Amino acid sequence: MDSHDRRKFLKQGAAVTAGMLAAGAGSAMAQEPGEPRPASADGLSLQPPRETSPPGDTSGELPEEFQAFSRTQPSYGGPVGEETYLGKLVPGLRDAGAAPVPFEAPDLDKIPWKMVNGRKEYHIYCEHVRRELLPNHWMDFFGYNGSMPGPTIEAHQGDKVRFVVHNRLPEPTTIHWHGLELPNEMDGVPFVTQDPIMPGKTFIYEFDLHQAGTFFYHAHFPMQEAFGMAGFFIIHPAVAWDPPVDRDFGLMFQNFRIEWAQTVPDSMAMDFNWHTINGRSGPYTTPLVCKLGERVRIRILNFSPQQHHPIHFHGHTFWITGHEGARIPADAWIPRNNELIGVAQASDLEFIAFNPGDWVLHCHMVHHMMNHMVRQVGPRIRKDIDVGAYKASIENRPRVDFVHDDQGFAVPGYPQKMQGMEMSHEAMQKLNSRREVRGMRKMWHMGVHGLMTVVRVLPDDLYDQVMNSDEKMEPGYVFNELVARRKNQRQEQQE
Ligand SMILES: [Cu+2]
Repeated sequence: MDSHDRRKFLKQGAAVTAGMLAAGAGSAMAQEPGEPRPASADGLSLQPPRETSPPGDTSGELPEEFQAFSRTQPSYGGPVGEETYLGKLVPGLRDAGAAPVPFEAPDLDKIPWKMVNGRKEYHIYCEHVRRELLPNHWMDFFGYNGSMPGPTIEAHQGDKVRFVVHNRLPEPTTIHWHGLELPNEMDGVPFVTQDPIMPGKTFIYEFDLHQAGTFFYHAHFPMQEAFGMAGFFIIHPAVAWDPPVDRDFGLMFQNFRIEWAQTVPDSMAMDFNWHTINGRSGPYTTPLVCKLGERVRIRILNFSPQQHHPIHFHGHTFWITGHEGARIPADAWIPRNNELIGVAQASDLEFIAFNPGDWVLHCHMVHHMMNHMVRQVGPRIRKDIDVGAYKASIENRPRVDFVHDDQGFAVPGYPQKMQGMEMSHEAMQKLNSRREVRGMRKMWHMGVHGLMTVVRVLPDDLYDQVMNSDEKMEPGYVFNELVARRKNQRQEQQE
């Protein structure tokens, strides 16, 4: 069977499958994420899926028409406008017609659901939450189900949903379903569309999901939003968008002002010193790990109170394939390496992970690449006095001396410092005992602060060693191995 025939065959196969799925659409929808889904009633999402690899082929080789682009090393593809240009429509490793891959937001759970009277029923608890932003730095927030930000709601286009919202806060609240086209009385705006849910009370939201995309839910009391009351609401299409991705990650960016001796955010502040991705600050945000050659989607949501984030990704060019409103038609996708995401906006990035290594993904605002910053107070302009000693005796704190003998201190107040970033042995254990950071360079955490995280692109064997094996791995093993392999490759090419 030549390539053209194979493609046709696969398209026909997909159409048959879609028909079968549509026939089952009336039955109870109790599938787990990742299982085949029935079509939505209007059938809108059933475009014929693109061919990826022949069924059962795990070689990772691209179909002929995509071979202008390499999945395993930097390449341009092209020319401009072609499907292969910068890997734009190059498929990943999953089969055609696949169900959407489950969404994964590192460091965040998903809200479980069960079918009750024909609806997916989720229980949401609005409550005080303590969150460890960095190892041993516990802060107080408002959140959902023990988490700040809240755990993810994952659903599918066509689902009928019910949210039972329990208010365990000391004050009234509501939940707004951001971006959803739903009945007015379900919109969650206090006084305008419903009475506030009083402390100790429960409210039930019910509606049907006809959309698909990256949405979110949040309290509709501004101060509660500033305290962290928000979460992802991911609605998958019935059949994976074309071309299907192998990974579907989510990162929520937030800013808080927390004074140095406080654990509660100042919701009035306009100047922020704690920066979190999925409720943790770099380097505690867990890296995204994927396999070389996969097609990867990262959905980035900016839920900061005031500030926009220019999100930069190293070593790859990505395509903007969706915003918080909906999926963007492929003709309008834009290639970028830095995407500015405004407050309450989301961007979906897609790329082929063709470049092996540990690549940072971060907000490019310098204040957001630091954390827990302090100004001209405290010990950072005082030689030999650490933060602990300063805090221990506020009354006897040393006099501010704006001029030091050292050359580095010649400028008053310079350098500023990330307060409390000295990591204890225990904190280092928490950082480095995570599977996802195995084999990274020994001091990697010194280069990842605030709104920074790492995307690890690993060849199959290294991926297995990092993610699936418990054998001991020295710091730097993966990085060194990749450098050595590139060197060998270059030598082989020269010979
Ligand atoms: Cu930023």
